[in-house]
Amino acid sequence: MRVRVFYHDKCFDGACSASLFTRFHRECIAPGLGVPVEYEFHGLVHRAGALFNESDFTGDENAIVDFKYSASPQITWWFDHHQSAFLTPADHQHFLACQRDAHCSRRKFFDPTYTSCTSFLAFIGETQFGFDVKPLAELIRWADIVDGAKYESPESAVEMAAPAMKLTLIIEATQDPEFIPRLIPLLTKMPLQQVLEQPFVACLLPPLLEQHARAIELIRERAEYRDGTIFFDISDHQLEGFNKFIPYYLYPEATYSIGLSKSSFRTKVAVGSNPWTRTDPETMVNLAKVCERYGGGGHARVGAISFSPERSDEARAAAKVIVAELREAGKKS
Ligand SMILES: [Mn+2]
Repeated sequence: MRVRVFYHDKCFDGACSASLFTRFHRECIAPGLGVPVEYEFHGLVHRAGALFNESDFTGDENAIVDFKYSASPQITWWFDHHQSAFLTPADHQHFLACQRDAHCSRRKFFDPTYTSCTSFLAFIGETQFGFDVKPLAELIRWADIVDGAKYESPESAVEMAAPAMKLTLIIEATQDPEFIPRLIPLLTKMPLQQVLEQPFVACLLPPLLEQHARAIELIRERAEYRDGTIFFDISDHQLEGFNKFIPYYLYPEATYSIGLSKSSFRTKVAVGSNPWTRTDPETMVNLAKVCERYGGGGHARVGAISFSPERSDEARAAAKVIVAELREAGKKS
């Protein structure tokens, strides 16, 4: 029989969840089925419009991990921890109805209090199915650190010494649809350092580390720090994504950072705050509200505003106003 595992693509927790689910299914479920089981992997991405192609749900069993709920009758397993797990109220109702069913409630699981889907899956597997998660402690711990951005310090977030950090860099950057499906089975089979040493993985790292080092140098060159706020404009460079902790690595005393950057499809104003700041949280500015004024959004501690590429002047003007506002707040505190 074929089990298809659908997971959050280009995401460390997504890949770890797929791997952990597969090992769980192989050890705790498959032996009871009495037939040989094969596993296949399929990545899912957030996009406008329909998230799922029903025609992809071709397994005898189809599992979704670390991704939104689907009410499709083809989906036989689901695990998620995202606050926004249900696309529609109808999907939520469908899940709640399933929870009242003795069989279904042993197949679909949701808990938004978990930091990673990997640690949630491990908990359910261990407590409800007797799954032995002891050999997977390293994987579970790192899924929580990476998905929850719970790094000890700006150094550990930016210097990326740990194998899990290097794997995250590769997973988030890959454009090869074969890569993550090839990686998934290894994540619960060997230590992360050994996964990283596999030739098909190791060869991808050097160019990404170089790009990361260039981003650090560019931001170092451009960053202006004053009154608790860092501002940098790198919108004259095409930099598709950079590590968002770099500003606080350069200026650990900063409370906020505003970055103006450009990719092929947008000019972005990233408005963030230092996760390691000693500033009193009570006095901090709500960044979601700041971003909402310009049509952006996010959380209280980190937000962003996107402008279409031809509106980069407006992006620059908005960034200027926000920087002035946060520096003013910084002078008072
Ligand atoms: Mn996750």
